[in-house]
Amino acid sequence: MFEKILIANRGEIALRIQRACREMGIKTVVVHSEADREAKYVKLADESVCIGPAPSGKSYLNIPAIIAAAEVTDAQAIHPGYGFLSENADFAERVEQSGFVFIGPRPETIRLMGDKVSAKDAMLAAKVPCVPGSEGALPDSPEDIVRTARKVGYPVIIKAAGGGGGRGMRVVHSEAALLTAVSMTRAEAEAAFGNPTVYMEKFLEQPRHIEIQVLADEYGNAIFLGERDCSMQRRHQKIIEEAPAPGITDKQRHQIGQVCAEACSRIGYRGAGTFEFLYENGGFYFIEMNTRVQVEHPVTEMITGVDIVQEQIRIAAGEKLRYKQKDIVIRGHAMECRINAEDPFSFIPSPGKIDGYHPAGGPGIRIDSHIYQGYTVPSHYDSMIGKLIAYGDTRDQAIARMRVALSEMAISGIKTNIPLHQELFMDSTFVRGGTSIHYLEERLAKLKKGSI
Ligand code: MV4
Repeated sequence: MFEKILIANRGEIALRIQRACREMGIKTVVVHSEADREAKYVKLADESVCIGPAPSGKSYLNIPAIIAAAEVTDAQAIHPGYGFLSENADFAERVEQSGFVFIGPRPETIRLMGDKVSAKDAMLAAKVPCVPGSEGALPDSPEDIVRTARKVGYPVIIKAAGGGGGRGMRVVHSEAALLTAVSMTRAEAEAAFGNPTVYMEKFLEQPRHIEIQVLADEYGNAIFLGERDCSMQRRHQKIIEEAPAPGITDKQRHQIGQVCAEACSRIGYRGAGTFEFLYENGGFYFIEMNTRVQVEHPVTEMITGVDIVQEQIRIAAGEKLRYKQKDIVIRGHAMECRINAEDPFSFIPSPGKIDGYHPAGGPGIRIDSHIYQGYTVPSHYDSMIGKLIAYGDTRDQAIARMRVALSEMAISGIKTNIPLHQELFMDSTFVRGGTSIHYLEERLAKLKKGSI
């Protein structure tokens, strides 16, 4: 096992990784920007290195500075967390070339999944069900594009190979709009990602976003840890996640989970990963694979008892997977609210000093957050300041516990989205379960109009 790991991230996930390391007896080095110098997790780490000024381009994305920090502190491995460099294949490659272990998949795997066309090709070859669409990239020939769209059937969606997470896509409802939409998406993709490659899919109108968590070791062993429903989102930012997904049967879970685990073995996947699916009318359709630990990993930890971050570290250290599929038993239900420093209804960021903090507690409540009374939320980064997770034997119990926890949670000095979560946990449609990816935005639009 490693003696020392460098954490190349900030905020709640830097603390989460640090806790995993400490439990495993591993020393930690935290790199931080000038804006995060006073963060408590920085002080709690065995060592810390300032890698640059507040803007992330000069600090958390500064590859040479991070590698230099690993060198001067004698760290053996680097955990990238989520966001920042976590899915940057060049970073993973440079970490390995510098003699450190990258806690994540091989650089080639990250690159394969980063290109959404090659990712989909690999998944089709591994028999993962995908959204019907073009075979690989769209050709240049207008006739071929028109023919493909007719075969797929309108509406279609044009997506950039270099996009993902909602960036670089356009829905097309008719042949009249097709070629212009393809040209515009290509031009935007070229400008944004330096890659004009686009592909086409059938546009699913009311899907849910359901993802499968996997773990794979470097010896070809792979397991799935069930699914999460992440449909409650606004502008591609998830705000509530839960596991298991309402209405998914054991049979469906095992069927799609087994397909994902087998795909991992087939592509030589290593580490923790997530297969993102759109779910509509009982079918799963692969869209993307995430090669990092995700924000919402705690809901899976709560229902499986597996510490995903610790398993990432064990896998990176070359250990064989400690679990077989039969060891994974899903028990109970977990829900997660992302707590953001923002106005709950305008979503305008609200950084600043937290002058009062009373966290929730009690049975089944988990808070993953680095905040404390007196902490100043910097304005330079993402507005998420923590996650409130509620576990129960049943979904109803998890919801009841979440309502109590939200009412106990008091954060003053800055605005947070807790009032929005309180509303949603009283919303009968959400409470029933199984809402689509459009539900939150539709509900917010109605709220604004005053019709609810
Ligand atoms: C889609 C889709 C409908 N049909 N693909 C958006 C993020 C990116 N990961 C893929 N996305 C979508 N792809 C087809 N063929 C709808 C979305 C989508 C979406 C997906 C997941 C979560 C939230 C979303 C919000 C809007 C659109």
